[in-house]
Amino acid sequence: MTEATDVIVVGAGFAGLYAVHRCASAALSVTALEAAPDVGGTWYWNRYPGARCDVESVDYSYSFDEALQRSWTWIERFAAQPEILAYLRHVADRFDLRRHYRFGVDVVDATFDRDRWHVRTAAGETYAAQFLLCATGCLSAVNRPDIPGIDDFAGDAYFTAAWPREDPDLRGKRVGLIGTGSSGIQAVPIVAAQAEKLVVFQRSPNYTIPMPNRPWSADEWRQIQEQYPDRRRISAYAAAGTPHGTYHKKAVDTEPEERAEALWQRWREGGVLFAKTFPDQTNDLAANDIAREFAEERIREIVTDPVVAADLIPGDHPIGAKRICTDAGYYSTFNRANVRLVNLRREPIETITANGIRTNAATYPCDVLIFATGFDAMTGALTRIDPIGPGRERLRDIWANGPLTFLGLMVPGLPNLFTISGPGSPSVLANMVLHAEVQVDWVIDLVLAVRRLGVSEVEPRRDAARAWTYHVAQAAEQTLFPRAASSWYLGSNIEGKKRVFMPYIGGFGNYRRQCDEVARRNYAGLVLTTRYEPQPKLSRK
Ligand code: N01
Repeated sequence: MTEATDVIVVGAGFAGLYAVHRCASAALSVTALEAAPDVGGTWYWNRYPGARCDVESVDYSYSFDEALQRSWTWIERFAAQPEILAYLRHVADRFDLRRHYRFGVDVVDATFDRDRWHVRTAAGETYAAQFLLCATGCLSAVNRPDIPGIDDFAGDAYFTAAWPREDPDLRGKRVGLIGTGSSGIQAVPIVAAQAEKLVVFQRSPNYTIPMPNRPWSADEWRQIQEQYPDRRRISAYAAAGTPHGTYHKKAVDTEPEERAEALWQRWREGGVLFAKTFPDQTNDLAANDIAREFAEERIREIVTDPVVAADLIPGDHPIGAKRICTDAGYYSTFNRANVRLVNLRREPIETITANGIRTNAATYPCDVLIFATGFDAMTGALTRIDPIGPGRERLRDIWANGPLTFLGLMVPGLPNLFTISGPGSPSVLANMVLHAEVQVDWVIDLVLAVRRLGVSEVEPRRDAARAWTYHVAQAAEQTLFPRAASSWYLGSNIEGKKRVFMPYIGGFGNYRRQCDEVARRNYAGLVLTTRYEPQPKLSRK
């Protein structure tokens, strides 16, 4: 057992690094644990070919420190994984954050005993702290598909979410790629250009919008610098934490020609904003149909084989109700002679063999398999740790019928535990970086309030958590999102997981106001108490 600290932070992504910085700045002693050998979080692991963020670089970066903002020049409009990882390393260096971390440490369980959390690692070490801040990421628990024969494959197999540090050489190889979400869709054009042959195994098609990436010009960069304060001010309470809005009129109230012009403009600007071209697009099926049909026309224009085009068009969800993807030449890749699309709805995989993949219709020999099969999103990284509270309640049991949270940040029965970007918060529907700042600031302010009051524990009341969780569900019901046949937002990509729309869709700014309000009302909804006489004083490292 090492010395106890005030706080344990798990994770070294955007949220974890900021949490460690805030703890250190507030003179809270902190132990930070990270499974990877260095900082980066999702951007450490997801280094597959084509990995790139779908939020503009100038927004997808910390806003808390003006000097940090000025110290970094983003090269591209949509930053690729190496640039984001370099940025996070820069932040870790600048604020000397690595000294708080133990890297290569996999947290496997956590138990609250008396007045502190005891965290155990895969190597059997234990750490203790009064507060446990899980910044474990929404998309970090990798989904290994349960496909028969998966262990029999004799070639090289890679997961996009755990890509090797040294890029594998795919030249001259026959590659099979399973999974056509954001990761698979980004990887496909690059793999196709390298491999001798690429077979894409698609169970569900997704909508993807071309992302016309480019380096920022000197003029653009100057303008961004000038406008940064405004940009940040608008983003701080915006619906998605970025300065972008929707068209000024509803789709259903706009004439067809004007509608088409608005859609073309968004299509050319590229990226995820297409999913919110019109203000009614995410909650009115008639409006959604207009955008969906526009996107489907583009697919039919780009893909030369009409059968392949039809297979690439999803028929099972309103556009944007599943996370919309962004790409660099995905659809046109299927016009290449060395690329083949296999529709698993028509010919399901029977087994993976030593030499490739066998469906019920054909055998596809492969030298390499790439799994872009996603994550046990939002809850997986937390339930794999499965924290146990003082009443012996476990997180997995508390969440058996779907995540029960207060503000997506705290769980009844698990005092002093914080779930940054957890289910019940806007997280994946917002700019994750600003979202991490808001949540971490709220948590550290609460920790300091607990200290000031001289109590040892803080926990949400069950009725307050139920009310928040109900509010999260009600917000989702007013949209088209729960209508997707399957999506990781709903947890339905994971066998046995309760189908619940997990993120809070009420808007980032609105969420932030509610967090502010809880704090302003002396943390209404929380119980601050001392259950046991404190153990010997926690250290101040
Ligand atoms: O994961 P996914 P992802 N047999 O779950 C398929 C963020 N992200 O890593 O839909 C065959 O979307 C599965 O099929 P189905 C972003 O938020 C962002 O691609 O379950 N197929 C699906 O096609 C994104 O949404 C960026 O039927 C199987 C695919 O695998 C999130 O991460 C880039 C299967 C998984 O798609 C997750 O994206 C990358 C099986 N047994 C990721 N099991 C950007 O910022 C699963 N699949 C741009």
